[in-house]
Amino acid sequence: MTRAVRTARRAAPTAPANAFATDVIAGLTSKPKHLPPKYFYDLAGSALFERITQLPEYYPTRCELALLRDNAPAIASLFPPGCTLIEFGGGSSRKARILLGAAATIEAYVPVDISGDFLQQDAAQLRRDFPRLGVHPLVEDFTKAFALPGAIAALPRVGFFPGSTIGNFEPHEACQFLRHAGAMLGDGAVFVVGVDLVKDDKILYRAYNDAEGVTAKFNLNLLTRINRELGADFDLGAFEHHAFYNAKHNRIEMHLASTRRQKVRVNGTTIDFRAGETIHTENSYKYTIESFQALARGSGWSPLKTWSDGMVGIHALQRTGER
Ligand code: AVI
Repeated sequence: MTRAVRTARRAAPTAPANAFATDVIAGLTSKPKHLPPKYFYDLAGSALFERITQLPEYYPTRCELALLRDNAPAIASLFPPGCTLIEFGGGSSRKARILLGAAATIEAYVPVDISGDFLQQDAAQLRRDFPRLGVHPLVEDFTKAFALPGAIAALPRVGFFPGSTIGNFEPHEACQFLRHAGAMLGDGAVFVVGVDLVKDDKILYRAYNDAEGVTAKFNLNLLTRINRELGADFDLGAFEHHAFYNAKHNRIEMHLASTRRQKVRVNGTTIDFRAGETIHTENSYKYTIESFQALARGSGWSPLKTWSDGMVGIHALQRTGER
């Protein structure tokens, strides 16, 4: 994956230190400079993301939660009896709980997340709240192949990928991910995917340029992390948060812009910045209902039903297999 997606919302380091160093140096010595967004999510970054989800300007979390609550029985009616709900990136089961509450026939829940601590804490609470549910957390990078627990091998599978995280993949990566999830879930499986919608660009702009500056802190925290973990000497006062809607590509782009000409030492490598030069830190793709359905069709899934409030969409897909 070129611009790897966020793999954990509340993770400590998301990859071994050497992979972090390799990715950072590779990204900062490329033209244009870029960094993989999955590295946003150290402890401080995860806490900042949590604050983002509560900001008045950041509508996706609020809208998706409301849409799930309003339509949970209809969504759950598509699930086969006795199924396992497999959540990709289920660091917190907040959204899955809505489906678990609406579908008494779900027999097991498998949250897959790279952050083990949060998974285990959350699993213990889920077992108390849903005593008949089998809870089998898996500490894995859900973008790669992983083995499912033997206990659920015979059960039909339903996938769940909320939060518009699919928008942080490049479209070809989203397609690869949908194929990989399809191979894991099996023919006939249902997949529920939350996707942010193309909309008025002023609403999009505000969602990534909040008045309190939390998104700016979230973006700049990447440099703090590089300073701490790789002994770099980024001057945080010499970089600015830039986020804007790129209408040609239907995506919000986030960058860190150097306010002056400068040199930064990162892990023994000197990186030169021109004044105004940016590090591209994230893409957040927005889809129309139709463009996401087309992507799903091209990735081995057929759209079953979509719910939308005009801000975000929840797509129920069914695996048709490769044609
Ligand atoms: C996690 N992901 C769906 C968020 C998004 O909106 O693309 C990450 C984020 N970046 C800035 N604000 C939120």
